[in-house]
Amino acid sequence: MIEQIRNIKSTEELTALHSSIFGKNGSMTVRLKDMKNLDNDARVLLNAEVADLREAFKVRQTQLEELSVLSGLKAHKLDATAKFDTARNFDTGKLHPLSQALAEISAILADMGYEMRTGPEIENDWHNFTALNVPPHHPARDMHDTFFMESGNLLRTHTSPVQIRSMEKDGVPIKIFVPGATYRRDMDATHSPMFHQFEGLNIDKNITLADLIGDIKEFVTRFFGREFNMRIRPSYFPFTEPSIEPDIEWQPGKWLEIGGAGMVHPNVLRNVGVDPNEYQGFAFGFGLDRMAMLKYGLNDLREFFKGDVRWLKQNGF
Ligand code: FA5
Repeated sequence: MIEQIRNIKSTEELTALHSSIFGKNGSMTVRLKDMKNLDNDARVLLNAEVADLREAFKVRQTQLEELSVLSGLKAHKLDATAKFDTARNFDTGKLHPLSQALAEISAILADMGYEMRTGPEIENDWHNFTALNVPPHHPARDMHDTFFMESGNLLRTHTSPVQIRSMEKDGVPIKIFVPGATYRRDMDATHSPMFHQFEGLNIDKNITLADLIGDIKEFVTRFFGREFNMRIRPSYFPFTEPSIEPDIEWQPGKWLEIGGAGMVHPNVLRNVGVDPNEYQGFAFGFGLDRMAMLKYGLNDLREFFKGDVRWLKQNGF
């Protein structure tokens, strides 16, 4: 009997055997009921047998409990050599193309000496327009189809307000870039109501238009990994004078505007308490999404924002 107990493999079986011996009509229970009819020696022997059985049950019970804890641990052991994709069907994450483009742009501009700054997406009129030399009722406000809020605030239409915020906070000289989301009432294959820009601002005592063009050229060459023919067209922005729009010859005979730029207007510098006779510099504002489309060969900007995992699998990194 003791041998049988020692060989039992599960607590369920052990419990079953225990009740077949010590249960209501168990073999030992029956014998114990008859104890009064036994002589003294037989009683002593029976008691010893009971004690041995109880001990054997107790020992096996403890052993089985320990075994079950151990096998649980084994089952949940971490196999550091297992490959995730084969062990289970895990999907690996990918970087959204815009995140990838932003990371590349940030690395290049940081390397060119620009420090990164950010600003709020909900802006006030002063930072988004007035301080940038776009007074109320100025026709240039129509160039930005603005989302206004009931409070009078607005969703920033460009990253240029961060020029103002940064100079108000840190003064000049300053050399920064500002990536971020921007908003306009626009919607087609190359315009999205939410898009991204990155701004550059470089103000010091001896900054010229040639520095601006040089930096744009260097940036474009490094971002796209090759040189392009570049065309500098005169343009108009209220916050720069002169203003330019750089185009790159994307394919032979095909020119593409990549953003706006210019020498910061003296009124903008005055609005942040800087003397334009002492300090001057340039600013530029490029469309991040457009540049990512070009670089990665995508043709509809709206795909960036649909959150379609199949598209991301195809175009992510
Ligand atoms: C501006 O927003 C100026 N703040 C740029 C600037 C900064 C000029 C500093 C001078 C000095 P513009 O409206 O042209 O300029 O927009 C700049 C770029 O943002 C465009 O060339 C385009 O690439 C991108 N862009 C504009 N609207 C959208 C849109 N709805 N969807 C996607 N990209 C857009």
